Amino acid sequence: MTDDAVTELPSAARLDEAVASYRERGFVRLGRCVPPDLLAEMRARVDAMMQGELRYEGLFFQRDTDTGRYEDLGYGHGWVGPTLRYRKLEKLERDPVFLSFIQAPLFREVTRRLVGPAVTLYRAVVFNKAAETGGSDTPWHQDGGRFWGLDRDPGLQAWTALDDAPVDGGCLEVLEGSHRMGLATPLGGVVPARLLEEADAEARALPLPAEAGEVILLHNYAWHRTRRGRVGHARRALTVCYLDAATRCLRRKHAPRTFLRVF
Ligand SMILES: O=C(O)CCC(=O)C(=O)O
Repeated sequence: MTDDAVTELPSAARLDEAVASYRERGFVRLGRCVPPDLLAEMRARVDAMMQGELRYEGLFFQRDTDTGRYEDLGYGHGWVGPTLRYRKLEKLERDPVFLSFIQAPLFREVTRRLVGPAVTLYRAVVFNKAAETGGSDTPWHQDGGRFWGLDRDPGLQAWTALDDAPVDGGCLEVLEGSHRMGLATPLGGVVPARLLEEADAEARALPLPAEAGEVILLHNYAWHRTRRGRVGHARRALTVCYLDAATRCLRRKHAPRTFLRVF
């Protein structure tokens, strides 16, 4: 794979426009940026990792629930055998194809504008909604707060559809402008039901259906969720969170994390 694997690098003017829209709305759609052969390669690698055919030290797995309910998810079990029914795979940067994608010129240009000149990686995760079951719901949440254990808020997430993610098939949904309200709780993560009601989130949810290869930039504070996918259609999506390279890990129980420098 070469540096121009993400082929559609928008013009500087288009990127500036996208950045302004992201700041205003908390998200922006960059359109289809990933060529089909690269998408196919990434999907095949994700499946091979789940099946245990492609292994990397330290890869993180979370098996999905059998009920489709977020509340029923198990934690700390890791890889539990070959199945396509994992919900989450993390540390995708260990795979050279994913690492090259994370470091594509498109993301260099975006992070230069939104994060700064020196950039590290907080996480590169695939969220999977398995074809066999449609996967599970991920409730309204924010990606920041004490839960993330950082000395400053994370910078930016780039969400890439590896499969089509239609309205009734697990697309990203956002509450436009919610990033401007800051953190819903100091801990971050799932937004409490009372605040969802106050914000009328159900009625204001904005679905962002995406075709495979589309990239959406998402502010970490933007309230967002995904619902179950369609049975018979896998819905895999890659989400990459970039940090200002000055960001430090605050955790005390274990040795503080260090973050991979990507730009
Ligand atoms: O794609 C998904 O199912 C969830 C994505 C998400 O919540 C995230 O990127 O933070």
